[in-house]
Amino acid sequence: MALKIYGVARSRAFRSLWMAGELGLDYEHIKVDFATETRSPAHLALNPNGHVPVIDDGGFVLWESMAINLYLAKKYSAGKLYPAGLEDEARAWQWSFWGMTEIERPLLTALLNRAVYPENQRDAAAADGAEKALAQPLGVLDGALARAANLLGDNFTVADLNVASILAWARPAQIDTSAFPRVAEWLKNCAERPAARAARQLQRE
Ligand SMILES: N[C@@H](CCC(=O)N[C@@H](CS)C(=O)NCC(=O)O)C(=O)O
Repeated sequence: MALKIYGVARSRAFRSLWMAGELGLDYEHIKVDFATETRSPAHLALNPNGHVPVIDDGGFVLWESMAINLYLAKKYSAGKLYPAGLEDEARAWQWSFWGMTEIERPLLTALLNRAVYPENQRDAAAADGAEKALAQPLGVLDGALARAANLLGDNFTVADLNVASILAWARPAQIDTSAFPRVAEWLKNCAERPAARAARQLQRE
C-alpha cells in the first residue's frame, strides 16, 4: 500500500482518515497514540514536532492535518473535492487557515474542559469563555453559508471537510450552535457523509 496514515482516529488524524475515506483510498492505518507514542525517536523522525497526523505517500512524508488534506484532495480529486479554479483553490486555503487560526483553539479549550480532563480538573469558566469567543467566527461561517450550501458553492469540497472536521469537536464540547442555524445544518450534512461516519467508527475501535 503506497499511503500510510499515522495517528489514532481519536486525534486530529480523524481529519485525514475522513479525507482518505472520501477519496476511496486504500491506505495503511498506523495507529500512533498521541498520548504515548508521538515522542518516540521513530515518530520524531517522521514529524519532528511529535504530533499526528502524518502521512507517508509512497515515500513523501507530510504533517499538519490541513496540509495533508489539501495535498490528498489535489492529488486524488482535482476538480472535484479539490477546486479547479485558482480563486476557489485560494478560498479552500483561506477556510483551512481560518479553521486553524480562528476556531480550533477555543473549540479545544471547551472540549478539554467539558469532556476530556478529569472532572475535578475542569475549568468551567475557561470553557464558557471559549464558547463566547467562538460566537464571532461562527457568525462569519453562518454568513458564508447564507450564500450557498457549502463553502465554495453548491458542492462539498476540501474546504468543507477541513472546517467541518475541526468543528467535529463542537458536539462533544457542548457548543450551542442554535444561534447559527446554517452552521448547524451544514455541519450535520457534513457529519452524515458516509466517509465522516466511517471515520467516527474508527474512533470507537
Ligand atoms: N497543527 C497540527 C496539530 C497536531 C497535534 O497537536 N496533534 C496531537 C493529537 S490531536 C498530538 O499529536 N499530540 C501529541 C503530542 O503533541 O505529543 C495538525 O493539525 O496536524
